[in-house]
Amino acid sequence: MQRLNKVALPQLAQGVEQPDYARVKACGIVHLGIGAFHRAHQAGYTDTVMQSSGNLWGVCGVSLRRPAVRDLLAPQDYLYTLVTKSAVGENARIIGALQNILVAAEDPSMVVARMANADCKLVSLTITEKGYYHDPASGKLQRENIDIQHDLQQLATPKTALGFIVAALKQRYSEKQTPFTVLSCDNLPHNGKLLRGLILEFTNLIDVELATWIETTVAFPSTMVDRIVPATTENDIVEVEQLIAANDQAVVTCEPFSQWVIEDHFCNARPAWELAGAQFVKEVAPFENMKLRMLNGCHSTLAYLGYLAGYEFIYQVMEEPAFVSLIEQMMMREIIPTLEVPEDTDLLMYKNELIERLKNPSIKHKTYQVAMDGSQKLPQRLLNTIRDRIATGQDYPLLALAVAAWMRYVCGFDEEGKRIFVQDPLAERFTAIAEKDNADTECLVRQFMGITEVFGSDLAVEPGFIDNVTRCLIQLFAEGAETTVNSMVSE
Ligand code: CS2
Repeated sequence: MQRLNKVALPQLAQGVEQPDYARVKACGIVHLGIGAFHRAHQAGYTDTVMQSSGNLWGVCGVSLRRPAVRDLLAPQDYLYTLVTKSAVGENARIIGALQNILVAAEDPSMVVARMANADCKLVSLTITEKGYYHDPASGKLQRENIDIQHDLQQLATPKTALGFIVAALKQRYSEKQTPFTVLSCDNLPHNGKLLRGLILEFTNLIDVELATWIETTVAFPSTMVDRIVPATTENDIVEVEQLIAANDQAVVTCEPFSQWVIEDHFCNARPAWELAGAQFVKEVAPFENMKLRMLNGCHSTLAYLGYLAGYEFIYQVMEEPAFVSLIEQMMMREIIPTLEVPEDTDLLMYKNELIERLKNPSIKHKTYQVAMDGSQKLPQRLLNTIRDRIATGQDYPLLALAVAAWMRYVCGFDEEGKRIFVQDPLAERFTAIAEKDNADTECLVRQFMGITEVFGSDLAVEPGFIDNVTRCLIQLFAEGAETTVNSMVSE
């Protein structure tokens, strides 16, 4: 079968949407972290804008470490299929927004040069939570981290996204050029503000004058991004051949739903993403909190409890009525009351739609995938909600269960005693705690809560919180996840 590339475009199956603009090399955007999420989300919006307004906004993708995505896409002229899947069917569309991919680890100075070039108006990021090198509870830079230390000392050849941004801005400053906008698209609260704080902290350690320029001229809008995008499987590659009549090794599958809310604050030109449905607003925080606490909070809850109960995929967990009730009750009683309603949004409709999205059986999203990097996710998904509940004197039994499920999971063995390979930057600390304190659950909970990067210094001394989580964890160990969930949801 012919590989998908520009030569194959005219021969694709009928009805497959494809770029009708000339794909000349013009990259207004450099995107750091060219994983499946970016390709299913922002690149799709950019492609729609390019279809309607010409080719001003191509994306130059950057893989920070590994060449795998570049190696799949280069033989395809950076073309790939975006397949949206729902219970009623599938839609395939070829995305042409991506023009090139650079692998930073192979040639860091080339990436800095690309970002420093005046053609680049915008640098966007999907590098996942841990790519920010911050302490998730306080938002402060991990100054002692070995990669950060490297970048502070050798800024011309950086390793981290922070280092690349500062190195490129430094060059633009010295050449008296307009800076690019820095657009974080990761699931972090106040992601733009957080990134700005980290960039300023980093820059102040090496060049105070540059830091002042960044502070006064560079825009870091916050965004809320949403689309469920599971990792691509071999089966997706087989299926897409039937759909498009070409072989696409870099296909991305996702749900039809997509949302992008962006703070309208840029310091250089930007694509008219509103043409593709993005919402530009003054204040992103209410949208962010809704999404992080409802969608991502429920997602992590389903991932830990579902994995422990033996389910491979999120939609399978959602086939169990008790788990559906669990997240529904958690949202209605414990999460929604903490939220400010975002403009033009009905939270009950959002909740109902979310439940349907999570049930989508054609989205094969692994509980294991969502369970990854929990130490970086818990604060914004569960703990900040709990803080708000505590502050207003309200209970949070289901959120406490979710936190206990995370602890149970990161102990590193499942309900049959089989080892779980826990993927998390703090995995070694979890193992040390689990091996030392496994005889006494209360002690185990205190040790986990002593991880201040996750729990801050407030929650670990909150007696009600410790009691609630300990009770749930004891029950999870004694009865397992399925029985515990059944006992905690009401009819
Ligand atoms: C998921 C998210 O993997 C995870 O942690 O919760 O990637 C989720 O699918 C997206 O945020 C949906 O927008």
